[in-house]
Amino acid sequence: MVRMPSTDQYDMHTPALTLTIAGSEATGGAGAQADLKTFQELGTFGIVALTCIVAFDPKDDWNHRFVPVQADVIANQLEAIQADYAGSLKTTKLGMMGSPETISTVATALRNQEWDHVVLDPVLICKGQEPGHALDTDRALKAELLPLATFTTPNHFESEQLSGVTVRTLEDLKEAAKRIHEVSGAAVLAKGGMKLDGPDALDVFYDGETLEVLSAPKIGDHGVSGAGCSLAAAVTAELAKGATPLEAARRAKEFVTEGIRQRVTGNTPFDALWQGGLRRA
Ligand code: PXL
Repeated sequence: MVRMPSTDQYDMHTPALTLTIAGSEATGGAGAQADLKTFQELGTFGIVALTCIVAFDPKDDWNHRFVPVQADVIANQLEAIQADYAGSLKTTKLGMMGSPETISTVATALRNQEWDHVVLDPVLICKGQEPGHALDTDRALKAELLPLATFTTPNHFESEQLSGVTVRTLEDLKEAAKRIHEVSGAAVLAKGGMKLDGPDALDVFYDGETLEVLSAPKIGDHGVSGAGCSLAAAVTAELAKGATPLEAARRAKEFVTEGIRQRVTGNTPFDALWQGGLRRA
């Protein structure tokens, strides 16, 4: 007969809670799927409120087919999550929103409680969305979500949009990070990725006091799907576990670098990051 141990023999350690408010990307490379896998890999309890569903179209050069989740359904998900974990959920990550209406719904729910960390991955334009629509989304994101962020992770394009700086060099990226910090008050991890020349993938961290360039050799010559989502999710997980913003940025860079090294190949023109990269590093 198998005897069950009494409950006091279990390790009752409770993991830190991390919520992602993000879109589904069906192939599992990016979006909420990447966030959840990252949370699990880094030892936090992952929670998702879905904002939209993206399905790439193999008949149309893998362009994005985008369907928003209805505003009341987004509000209901957040109501359930915030009621369930009232008092213990203090860390969230914001990924793809996709529309101004979604941004307002999410901003309203975020204001219902106090947060220790709001990590904004300012996903701006998604291929397959109308540019007019995307411009509205950009404006709403800057007006409603950026002020709530404690940490933000713009890529090259998003850094230019949020700062107004044209980014061609590392010095430009530093200037953009500083300006984004000035307007938001958030810690900024501005990603040069594959967009800056040279052998290394450079990111700039700036929090108003410390400016640090994070560097890792570029791997291959293409961006990898899910790298941005996984980086922001890794920052989120590390912050929830108690890391400082700079420590969180450094660990997230390591996580993503190893994930890119061990990427997963399919038939899309971009590979997907593997969140288990550090297991075999
Ligand atoms: O990588 C940005 C991104 C975020 N969220 C969703 C996406 C994508 C890109 O494909 O589909 C849902």
